[in-house]
Amino acid sequence: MNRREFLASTAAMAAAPAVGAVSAQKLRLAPARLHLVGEANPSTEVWAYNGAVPGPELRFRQGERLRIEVENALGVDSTVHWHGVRLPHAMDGVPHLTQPPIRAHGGRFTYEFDLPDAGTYWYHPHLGSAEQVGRGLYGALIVEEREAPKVDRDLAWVLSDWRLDRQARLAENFANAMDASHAGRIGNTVTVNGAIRETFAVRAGERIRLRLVNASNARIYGLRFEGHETWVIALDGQPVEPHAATRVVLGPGMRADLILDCRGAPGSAHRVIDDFYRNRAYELLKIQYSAAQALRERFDKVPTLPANPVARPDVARAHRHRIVFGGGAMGVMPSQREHRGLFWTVNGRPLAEHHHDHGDTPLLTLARGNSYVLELVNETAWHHPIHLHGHVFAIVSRNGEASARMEWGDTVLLDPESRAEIAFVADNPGDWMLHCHVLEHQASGMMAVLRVA
Ligand SMILES: [Cu+2]
Repeated sequence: MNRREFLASTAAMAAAPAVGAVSAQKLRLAPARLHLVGEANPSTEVWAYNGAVPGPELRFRQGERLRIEVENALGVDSTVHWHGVRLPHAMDGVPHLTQPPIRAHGGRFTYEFDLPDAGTYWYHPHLGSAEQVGRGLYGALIVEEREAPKVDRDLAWVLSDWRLDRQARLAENFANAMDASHAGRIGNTVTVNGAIRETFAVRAGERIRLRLVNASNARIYGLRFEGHETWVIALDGQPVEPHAATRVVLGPGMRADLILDCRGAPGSAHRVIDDFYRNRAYELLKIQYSAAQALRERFDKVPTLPANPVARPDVARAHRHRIVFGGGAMGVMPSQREHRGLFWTVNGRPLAEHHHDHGDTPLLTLARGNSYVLELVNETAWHHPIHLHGHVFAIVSRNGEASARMEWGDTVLLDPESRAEIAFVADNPGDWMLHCHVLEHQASGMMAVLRVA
């Protein structure tokens, strides 16, 4: 089955508006059956937060305190990780490192922490992630600026992909050796907010703040909005100098906030193309203009978002470390006699998710309050979105070339055989994961612990 076949048999659907803001702060994990590929096609058994994929869109205001009670009604243990949020270590949701797992069959845990930064974040399990995220456990966490820029609509597209058979059943071979040692589990069906979409309905003259979240296990997106200028105003939730992008590239875990000014004519339609993978371009959906006359003829200047209170690293005086990512197919993999099922290494060593005491052996210990530059070196033939917990970093350079503009993030996409330097102040005490967000890579060795003490 491919996406086209489903599209051919599915009546045109308007992209659903984002799930409304949730004030009742409970998340319940349980299996659910959802129509990912249209009401006319079989439904899919998924794992969901509050019965929906993506889970409820959580919206807060910058500076507010998040408090969410989690109940795990699945048959497996889980946790919730709040991707990109600078929070206290005990709330980070990494099993055995920051908390015990939330037990299967009714375990509970309450997450409670302040939200220091505005931006687009997301939540997902950090236990058995390749399977749990792959089955549908994720949702957007949006922290609005105290004074948000004026737009007509502010909404998220949570992008994910699925490996489905012709009856729309999920392939159950999560984290298999083939996926784990290559590009990860890339699905055959791409959904926007939990369903295949034919169109996204807009009105001429609208200004939309579009928050893109890549919740896929492994798929990288390269989105082109035909007929539109897309302005990037934030990456990984952190404001960036507004700039026009002809193609928005998002690795797993990454986010981008766009300003989409609807300058098309009433009644017109424009494709959004994902052409990240060579020769595998497809149409994600069409931006469909209603017949209504334009809301406005002229648009205000694209807004610059206020900076978040992230400490600025002193790059010139920073302590420097080199972290080398190795292994994978066509690379030097760990010995399968010693490290069965582990295909990737960080500084020569694989780390297994089930290695419960990995916090005892941090890759690096960083002195609290100091600035660090980490040179991240990808010696493999594969892409790796490298994610650091508990901190936000500046991307200083790529392949030895200084970044064109100040760019902050929590995840940096490393191309095959490439490197990047990230800089940050180690100001959040605790043991923090540094790992690849291709979840099959994470599960098969590509993670490490950085200690801030
Ligand atoms: Cu990877």
